Amino acid sequence: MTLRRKLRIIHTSDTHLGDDWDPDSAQRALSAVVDGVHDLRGDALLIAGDAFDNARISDAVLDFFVSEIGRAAVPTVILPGNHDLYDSASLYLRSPFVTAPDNLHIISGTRGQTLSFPDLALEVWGRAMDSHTPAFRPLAGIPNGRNGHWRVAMAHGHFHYPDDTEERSSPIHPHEIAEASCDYIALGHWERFEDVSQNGVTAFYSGSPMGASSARGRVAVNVVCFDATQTNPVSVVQAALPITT
Ligand SMILES: [Mn+2]
Repeated sequence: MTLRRKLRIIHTSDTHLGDDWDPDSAQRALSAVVDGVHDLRGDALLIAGDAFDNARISDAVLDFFVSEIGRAAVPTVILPGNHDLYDSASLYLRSPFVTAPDNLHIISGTRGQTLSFPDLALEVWGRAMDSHTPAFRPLAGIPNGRNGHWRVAMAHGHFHYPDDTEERSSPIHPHEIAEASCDYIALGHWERFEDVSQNGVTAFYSGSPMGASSARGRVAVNVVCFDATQTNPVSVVQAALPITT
């Protein structure tokens, strides 16, 4: 018998709400993702960093975000990234989040934090970014040991392919993925969809909703299916969603 029920998780990142260049399209993209959570029958939504573009954005943008996440209705986990750092001036400390709906969860532990969702037999670990530097390691401190629940890690940073020897901020190295004790790593920071799985540990960038979509008028998200009865218990597909507003 397994504690692990079937799960379907919707993974996105880098929505960059409040982007001065095109604020309306970022909001429409988030709304399309939230609609997609319902249409795809997602059990949870993960936003792997840079939900917001900068810390100067208005409360109206935060209010919009909080309201949309409330509309998603399923547990939603937000990981702060380099554009929406979790530092002393973080936008996540502002008033719209004080009255946020119960389904909105922000990873605030800058040395790592695990959130548990017993109803889903799911644990989500992440490390909130407080500074975007080469010293910040998004996967450092991921716990070992398992309790029979699905475990997902969220990380916002730059994956180093073996030939990428440049020093970058918030680096993620192949061996860190290979050694991670989890079923899936939801990555953010890159605009595009990319599979960077290592040694049987499934790890994907979702890309931003618009950046990952190959079609105009659509956004794309990762749909991550967990099913312990399958030979490959974790599978990932991209789903295209219409922008309707
Ligand atoms: Mn980023």
